[in-house]
Amino acid sequence: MSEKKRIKGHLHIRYEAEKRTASELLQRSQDFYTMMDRRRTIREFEKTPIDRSVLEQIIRTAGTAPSGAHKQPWTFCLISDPEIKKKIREAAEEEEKISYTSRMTDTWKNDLKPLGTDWEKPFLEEAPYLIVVFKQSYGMENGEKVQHYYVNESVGIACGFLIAAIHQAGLATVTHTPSPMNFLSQILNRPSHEKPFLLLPVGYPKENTYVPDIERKKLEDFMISY
Ligand code: IYR
Repeated sequence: MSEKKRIKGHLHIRYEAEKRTASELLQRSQDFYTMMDRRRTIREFEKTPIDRSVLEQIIRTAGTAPSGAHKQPWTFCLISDPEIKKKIREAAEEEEKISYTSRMTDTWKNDLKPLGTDWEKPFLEEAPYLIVVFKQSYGMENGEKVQHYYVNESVGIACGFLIAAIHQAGLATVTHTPSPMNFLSQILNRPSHEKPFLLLPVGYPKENTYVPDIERKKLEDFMISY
């Protein structure tokens, strides 16, 4: 049992920090960077099944994200049912077809050309799992509204953790952003205080898949020291 203490009337537990030397800090931060830098957005997946417990563990990791006033304003829908995946694909493609033909600007479509995306989303059926992340504008506890804070920031951070956990496990994903996404609330029967945030297929990357030959910005181009 960790040591407990009341601070300003509220119970706190002692934080057991891992002690690291200066050289361990450098080594660990380099190793983590190398691991994360290998992540790529993948749009083709193997149909190979994956244990649900792996996905549960990944989502558990996403749930360790910090959130405004620790309200944890997120819901993660984990979908493997082929019927539901089919419905999601059909609805997403319907919206995407309109987006690619009339909603997106020419500049936007030009910016996407190197990525080779289009309205067709076969990955929504091929990947063994879909994760649909919902943000909760407010919470509901015993029929009472609960105020949530910094919802976009909180859910965005949790999605970052989720993507890192997917990659670290050895799986792959794409942050698919069909727009508008209301169809996800209907198909998944979510209440009105939950809004769709992100849709991620998860699976093994297809063998012999190719990713765009693009580069990341160099540190000096996105970090300023003061
Ligand atoms: N939502 C569309 C288009 C799209 C938009 C951006 I910004 C991307 O980085 C990639 C795709 C789609 O998912 O295809």
